[in-house]
Amino acid sequence: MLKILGRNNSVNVMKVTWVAEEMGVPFERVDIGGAFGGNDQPEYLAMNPNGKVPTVIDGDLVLWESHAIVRYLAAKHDFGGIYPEDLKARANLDRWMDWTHTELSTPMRDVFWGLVRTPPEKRNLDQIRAGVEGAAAAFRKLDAQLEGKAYIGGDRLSMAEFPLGGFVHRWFGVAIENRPDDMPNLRAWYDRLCARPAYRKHIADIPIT
Ligand SMILES: N[C@@H](CCC(=O)N[C@@H](CS)C(=O)NCC(=O)O)C(=O)O
Repeated sequence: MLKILGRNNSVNVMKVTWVAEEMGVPFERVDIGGAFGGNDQPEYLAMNPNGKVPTVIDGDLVLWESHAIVRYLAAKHDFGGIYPEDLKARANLDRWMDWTHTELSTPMRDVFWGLVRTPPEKRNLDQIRAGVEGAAAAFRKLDAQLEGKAYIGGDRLSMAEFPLGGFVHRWFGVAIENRPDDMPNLRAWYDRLCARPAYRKHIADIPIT
């Protein structure tokens, strides 16, 4: 059975548990990282030299990097569906996956760590404000992409949704003062994700900690 190593409140682990659940792939998840530790141990570092989560074990394959894992599982279990066969459709989704890492994750990290994992007296308010502005600027681009579409690639859930699911939940779920509210397509897409049982189980119903 597929084994997923990583704590369930990690935005990077959520990408993997959600895609596996969505495709009906049975898996066992092991708490590693954060308060659970274990990711600095030699046996873990032998599998993942970065000491980060997630890592997955699928038979004789050991794989790290959440987006590589999402692509691998989607191609293995839903080729032609969540993982499109058409090269151009796939390239479109690939760019939104890469964009999540390059454009969105840094401002969202500043928002999330600042407001959720830092006590009020220690918060860097300028950094949090800049994070909110940066995340809003990025999310406006996603909002534009979603115009007239149910999902990022069109009318069906795709591999590009999985990296973004945890971030959009934090965007709407963290108490952000004056959160910009000018992205109706983003909100509708988030509500659509929340209607999916697999998304609720692995993202929306997990406390933001
Ligand atoms: N680029 C990596 C980043 C992985 C990453 O930064 N994971 C964080 C959790 S979200 C981590 O392992 N932090 C240390 C810990 O949990 O102890 C990926 O996408 O898999």
